Amino acid sequence: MCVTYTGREAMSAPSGFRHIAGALDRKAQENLCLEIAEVLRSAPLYTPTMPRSGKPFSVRMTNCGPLGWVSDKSGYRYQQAQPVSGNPWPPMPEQLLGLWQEFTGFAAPPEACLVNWYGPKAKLGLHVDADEAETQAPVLSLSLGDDAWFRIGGLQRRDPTERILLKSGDIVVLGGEARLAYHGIDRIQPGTSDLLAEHGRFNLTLRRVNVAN
Ligand code: MD6
Ligand code: FE
Repeated sequence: MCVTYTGREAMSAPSGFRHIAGALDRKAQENLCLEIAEVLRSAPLYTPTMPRSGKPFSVRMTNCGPLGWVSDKSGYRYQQAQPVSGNPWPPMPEQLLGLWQEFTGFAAPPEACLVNWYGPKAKLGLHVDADEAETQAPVLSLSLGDDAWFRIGGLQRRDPTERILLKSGDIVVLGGEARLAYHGIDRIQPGTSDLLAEHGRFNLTLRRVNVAN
């Protein structure tokens, strides 16, 4: 495992941004894929829509854990029910709880794991993860499948950004000052990984939502 800080990354990304390249070996990635396949059986991917405009996201989503992040015409929020079926989200795989402990050290467990699926043309605009009451907890994400260009900026949308290639098995942590930094996915590089049966990429984002007591 190695932390890929180039001088440039260390200089411009806010402190608390960590990119842990190769955090999961191939076997751990394969195990996690099986867990995700299980999650998808009870919570299939769906296409969320943007607040107000109702425009569809190019990324397809689902969640596991007690809470799920959803977006529709009325806004962004966390909820216990799946928007399509009304069923609760499936449980969070144990492996994810272990990674949360290992890489964030945050005492309370994550309550939501957002599962994003990117097809060849999908992207995710520059955004801040700001729908959580608990802002002391870092946000941890894990990539599986094709490479993706991740963009990280500062606390203002206009701040300079830089891009980093995320590979299958990489972890990103946004903590400290970087917790509320702008970030997004420019595009994926279809066909760069043979982990998933089809081309594409999963990103799992683990978040503590409610303030732990
Ligand atoms: C993605 N990631 O990698 C999108 N958010 O597909 C995120 O939006 C993200 O990687 C918070 C923390 C880490 C992340
Ligand atoms: Fe995010």
